[in-house]
Amino acid sequence: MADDLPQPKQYDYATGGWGSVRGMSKIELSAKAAPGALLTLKDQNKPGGYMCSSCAWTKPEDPHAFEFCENGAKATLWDLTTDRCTPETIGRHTVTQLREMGDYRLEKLGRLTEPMRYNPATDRYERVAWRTAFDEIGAKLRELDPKAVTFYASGKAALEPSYLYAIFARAYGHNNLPDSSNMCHETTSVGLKKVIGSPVGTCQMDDFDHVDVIFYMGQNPGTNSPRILHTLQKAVQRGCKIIVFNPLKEKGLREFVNPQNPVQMTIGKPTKIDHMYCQVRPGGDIAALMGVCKRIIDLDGEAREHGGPGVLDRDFIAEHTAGFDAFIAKVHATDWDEIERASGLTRAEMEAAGDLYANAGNVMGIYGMGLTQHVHGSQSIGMLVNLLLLRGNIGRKGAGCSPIRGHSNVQGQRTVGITEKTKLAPVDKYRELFDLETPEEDGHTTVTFLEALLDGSNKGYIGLGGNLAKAVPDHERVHEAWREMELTVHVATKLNTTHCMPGKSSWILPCLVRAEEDIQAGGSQWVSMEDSFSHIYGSRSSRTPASPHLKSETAIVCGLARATLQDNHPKLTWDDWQDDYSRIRDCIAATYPDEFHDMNARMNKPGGFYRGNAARERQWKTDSGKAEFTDPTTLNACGIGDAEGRFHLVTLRSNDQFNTTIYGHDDRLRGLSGSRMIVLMKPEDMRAQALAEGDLVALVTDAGDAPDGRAEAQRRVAGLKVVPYDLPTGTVAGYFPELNPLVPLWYHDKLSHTPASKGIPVRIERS
Ligand SMILES: Nc1nc2c(c(=O)[nH]1)N[C@H]1C(S)=C(S)[C@@H](COP(=O)(O)OP(=O)(O)OC[C@H]3O[C@@H](n4cnc5c(=O)[nH]c(N)nc54)[C@H](O)[C@@H]3O)O[C@H]1N2
Ligand SMILES: Nc1nc2c(c(=O)[nH]1)N[C@H]1C(S)=C(S)[C@@H](COP(=O)(O)OP(=O)(O)OC[C@H]3O[C@@H](n4cnc5c(=O)[nH]c(N)nc54)[C@H](O)[C@@H]3O)O[C@H]1N2
Ligand SMILES: [Mo]
Repeated sequence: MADDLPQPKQYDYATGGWGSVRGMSKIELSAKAAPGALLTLKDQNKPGGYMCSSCAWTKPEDPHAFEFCENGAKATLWDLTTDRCTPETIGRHTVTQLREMGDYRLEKLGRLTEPMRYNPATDRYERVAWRTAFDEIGAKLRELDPKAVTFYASGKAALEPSYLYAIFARAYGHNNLPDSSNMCHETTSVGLKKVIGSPVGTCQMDDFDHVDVIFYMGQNPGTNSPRILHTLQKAVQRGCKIIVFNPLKEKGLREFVNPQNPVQMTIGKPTKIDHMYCQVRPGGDIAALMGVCKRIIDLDGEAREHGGPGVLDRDFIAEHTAGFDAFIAKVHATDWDEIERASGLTRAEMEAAGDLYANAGNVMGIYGMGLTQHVHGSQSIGMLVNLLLLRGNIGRKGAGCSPIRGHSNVQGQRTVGITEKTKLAPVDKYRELFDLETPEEDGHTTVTFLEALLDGSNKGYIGLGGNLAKAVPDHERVHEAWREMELTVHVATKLNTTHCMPGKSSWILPCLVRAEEDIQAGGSQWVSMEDSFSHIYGSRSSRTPASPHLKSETAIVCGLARATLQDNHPKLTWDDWQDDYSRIRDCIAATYPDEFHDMNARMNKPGGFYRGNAARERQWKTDSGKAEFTDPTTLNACGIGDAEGRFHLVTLRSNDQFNTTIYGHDDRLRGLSGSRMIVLMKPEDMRAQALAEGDLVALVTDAGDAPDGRAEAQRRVAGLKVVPYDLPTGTVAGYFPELNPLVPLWYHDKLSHTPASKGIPVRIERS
């Protein structure tokens, strides 16, 4: 009987509103934010100020009085804590003890203040002078085969240090430049590029003033990019209809109270965001979009039978696309039963979405990790583009495809050369400007780096930010291998678990955060970054750094490069670059003149400068020279199908975390609190498994042997509390990174190697 079922958890208030103000105050207290930290926030994301280190949403030309959100504020207050993690603090514990503490407690130790070197004899990190650290790391790097070393970047470092880091790697001798993007939107960089020729989104802010319908797929703005909600609210108030595809009823996509609007804050009547909410199953987006397309094509057929022009934009299709006939044949050949089964939606829902599309002037597709982190994620992106192409919804005002990027400069790092793919590196310009010959073979993605780690061939690692060992799949195997490396170096702001898995020689190099002043020989420095809309902005702060011993990421990259390369490359002028970053920007402009000309002059204009996008202009840089319809080879993006007793696991971010940085143990917007060791289940599924709320279970990966036939050890996470939640049948959900041990390293997007952190096949056992 339905009323026997446990009540699913939910949050009873809208996103934003007073809840977000309380969320910020709580973090201010728990992070022990420094005096004036709140005041510092007024400069966040403003021309002349510093850019938020949280998400990559655009910084508008005409910012609000407070152009930040609950989570941007949390990120900054977390950075500006008064706690300090000095060599003395760290020295009180062995590294083995620190490793057991977990990231929440490690980050709570506070900001790193001085460089440290690992002493294997005492199993402790100890203070070291910068000069010594650089010289010793340089000497170690020279001993190692460059091809056996990987330089990771985690998407936060600005364009200046990123550009230099990529040059450093190539001058040293490898293209092993994976980035957090390899676990995130690499599916976009490869999959979107394949079909429209652009690896980034085509939309701009003013498109939101003209869009009629948005397909909003697999992205959770309330938690991960709350400033988008202002834009969505405005669009909805203008009459735009948002159709959400998501297995979870995410609060931010249901209703929103603008915390910056005094009237709405007082009256408290929220804006409803979604027009339709399609609770698709994990990976069901390919089928769902197939259903929507099927409806549109049927409507087109009907309209043409009645002598009308039809629903499809045939001129656009003829002039600008390839593969239309094969795609249409596929749509006709796919029946509704299969579509309903694979999507978890009803035919009526998909037809209603198709009707909205067919009747809309301008349509936009917006997406996030719910599409990219699947074994067939590239095909989901291909399907979204198929839908948009049917009515020419790319390359005109109010329409387009908009991936929402994660880290604040992750898109920019790729733009200025941090890429493992040689064809994307500006090798001719490196030769012309710096007499630099670069290695010819492609370097490691995150997945191939980990494979090399596991087979013992990768011996050295430099991390420009990040907590890579925690962010990746298959923790148990990876963590064992990690400590076998000869060299590990971490450029970081706070201590984390990856730092506590030192290689044989290991250093931590502490750096400034975005909200601190960066003073070099040439004075106070600007840096710059690129947002999801391909706009580039300057960023500078006047706040005193957490410790006088900190260096900027740019200075650290220059220091490492100088010590490693010595005088071998006279045109790589590390000292000059470090003294005055405008010289680095001149090099960026010379390397990418079409996009970055006059960078120094243009980056501080309100709204930054736009580096352009060919697909937006309907120039398709694809193999065929056209935008490509693709016909999917599967209807569900999960790599492994259904079976008796098998669930599909979605790993999620809470409202109280930034990736592996855990601010607290609540997830307000989902109505959850107190613990992150939970598994969300549909009440009916709980009953079928004879489970009650609060029962402790283990999740066990149910993926069979590795594709190469190798039998594998069991992947299991125990001690998870069952929580009833509104989910599609056969779906379970829980938190990243706690559940990362369940993801097999080989379970990744076929085209781009992005780990499939959504739709992981698991079984449930009592623990
Ligand atoms: N506060 C905060 N902000 C962040 C981050 C953070 O951790 N905390 N991380 C930053 C980073 S690096 C990134 S990449 C972004 C990530 O931001 P998002 O792209 O929003 O990523 P996720 O939180 O992983 O969740 C994606 C959404 O996809 C849904 N989903 C899961 N599986 C499927 C599926 O098969 N189909 C569909 N349609 N939906 C699905 C989930 O329910 C969830 O709502 O956020 C950035 N901003
Ligand atoms: N299961 C599962 N796994 C996932 C995901 C998922 O959804 N599910 N998401 C994936 C995604 S989208 C991403 S982007 C990755 C994230 O992977 P990473 O980018 O590697 O991880 P973060 O947690 O963002 O890194 C946090 C650390 O960065 C350092 N740091 C913070 N700020 C700065 C700074 O300004 N400079 C420097 N140098 N260091 C800094 C601090 O030491 C902090 O501990 O995880 C991926 N892993
Ligand atoms: Mo990300």
